[in-house]
Amino acid sequence: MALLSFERKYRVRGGTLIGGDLFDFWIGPFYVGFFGVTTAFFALLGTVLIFYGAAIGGTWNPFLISIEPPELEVGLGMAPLAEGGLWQLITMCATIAFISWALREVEIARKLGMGLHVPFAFSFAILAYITLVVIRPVLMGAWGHGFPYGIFSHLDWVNNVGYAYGNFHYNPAHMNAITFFFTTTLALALHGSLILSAANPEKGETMRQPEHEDTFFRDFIGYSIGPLGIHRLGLFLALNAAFWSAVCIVVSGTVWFDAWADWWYWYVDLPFWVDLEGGING
Ligand code: UQ2
Repeated sequence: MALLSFERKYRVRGGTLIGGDLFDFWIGPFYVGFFGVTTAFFALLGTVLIFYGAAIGGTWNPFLISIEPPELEVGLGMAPLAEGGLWQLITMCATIAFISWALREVEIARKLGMGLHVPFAFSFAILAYITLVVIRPVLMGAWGHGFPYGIFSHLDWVNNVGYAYGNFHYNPAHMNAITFFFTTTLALALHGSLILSAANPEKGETMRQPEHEDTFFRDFIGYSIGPLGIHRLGLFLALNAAFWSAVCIVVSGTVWFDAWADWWYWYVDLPFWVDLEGGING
């Protein structure tokens, strides 16, 4: 279908969550909607504030520009602009812009009579961000626990917070997150390569069908998850990667305060062998 007739068919009114027909139109290829307006407004405002913070920050080296959160002493209060207040405003702008973007996805999906899988998936990314800069700082009692907005500075933050708990790789939720990230890349590599092997033949060769894809994996490992199943698996893996990332950081400093390696003493301390002669306690 040519793009213009395609658009006539699918550019339908309604499905909005708020504002009725008010912003129910397109600008060029883009649907606007109430949440398109709020996304654009808060993304722009946040970006302007970042540039303002960079301008008073003493460097234009893109790697070194950093918008720092308030000092820990500020607690959960508001800070002066140049002392973390910008970070607080930028965090609010980012949060509202991200949530608006998700709600715009909801409106578009509703217009088209589609499932809400895309905004549902995006909400996991939003959750991970909000966990870092809102939920965990609030639980720990200071905005200063949020991460700074800078290329090198946020890497330093991750490094320092990791070592504050000994070796973060012993964090069991972090182990889950990493395993899901790696398995996501495995699934996408399998899926992408399988699809291209069937659907992108050499010049003059004929395209193969989904049955060939199934058969490849049945011949190979005795099992095919199927062309729909692989996408369910991919979504499951990716959502779990984001979810366990949020869990592994939110529990650090709220329910667990020591080195993560020491968490594993629950195993050593099991009643079966805790008092055994020659054991760690005996
Ligand atoms: C598959 C299938 C696809 C695929 C892939 C598989 C026809 C086009 C990649 C194979 C996937 C399997 C067996 C699951 C692997 C499990 C993990 C945890 C990575 O069967 O159906 O659709 O793309």
